[in-house]
Amino acid sequence: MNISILGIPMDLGAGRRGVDMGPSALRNARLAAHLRDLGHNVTDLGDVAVPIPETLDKHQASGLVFLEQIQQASRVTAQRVAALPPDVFPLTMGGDHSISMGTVTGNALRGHPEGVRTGVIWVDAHTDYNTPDTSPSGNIHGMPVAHLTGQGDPVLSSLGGSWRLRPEDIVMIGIRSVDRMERDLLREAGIQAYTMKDVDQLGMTRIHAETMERLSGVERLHVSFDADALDPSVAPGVGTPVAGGLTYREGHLLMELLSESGRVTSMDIVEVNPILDTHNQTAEVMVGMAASLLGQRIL
Ligand code: NNH
Ligand code: MN
Ligand code: MN
Ligand code: MN
Repeated sequence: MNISILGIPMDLGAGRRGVDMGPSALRNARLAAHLRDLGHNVTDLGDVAVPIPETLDKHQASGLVFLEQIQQASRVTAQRVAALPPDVFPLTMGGDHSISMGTVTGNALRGHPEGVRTGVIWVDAHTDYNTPDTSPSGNIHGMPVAHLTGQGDPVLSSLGGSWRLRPEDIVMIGIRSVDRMERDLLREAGIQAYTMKDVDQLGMTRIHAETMERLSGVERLHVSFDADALDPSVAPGVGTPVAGGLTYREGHLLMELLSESGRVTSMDIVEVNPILDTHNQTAEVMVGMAASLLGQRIL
């Protein structure tokens, strides 16, 4: 497979600094070399330019933290991804989870300016379904799914023109932290979310099977993997750790089953924060997750 790696060193959407160094940490963990070892043809496209928060005025007219810069970076990200040939597998690296507004949109628009039906598997401790009105923090990394489905800020919710991500084409896995009003919005939208209780009770094999069934009608399938979906003992280098997350094997099993399905067409790795990490453990774990998604059976 032809894999294109693109970094989006953005931490404007998160509450603390450091995830802008995620792409460097993942490169340092030899992401490209690991994928080449699996037989892929890998090209590193470098990084999208994102401004540094210290150079900006945090408080903008919108009341949302760094809204204008995130709008701009999301537009550029969507354009860069949309311009990739349809036979390439884009592996996009954050940065905070706000990058996925641009990456998911760009993937849906690749080769089709009006956008194609795209499924999203959102692997995360959080549901990222706040709107600017419900967000307790004002941090845009807690809002990408709402914007992808057409809610919230009018610029961020129309990055793909009239294309929208359909709520029935979203499956969330690993959930254990949802804000009060965010929960009401999720229920209203009918988004399928597997909490950690579901992971414990049903197991990853069944969750994967149900996910594939639910997303059987989509043309493209994007995996957005927030490192904080994993348990903090496995992935300590994240800005908003929540106890009781996916084990190392649950994460790998999900990626292995998705790999076997042969249906995934793009992936994000987000929220890796090297400042909060120990010896780049979290980046190394996430490189392993990408390798499982893009690898073959061991035997
Ligand atoms: N729900 C919180 C918020 O909206 C936290 C979001 N943080 C994340 N999301 N890391 O994945 O601010
Ligand atoms: Mn290694
Ligand atoms: Mn997230
Ligand atoms: Mn998260």
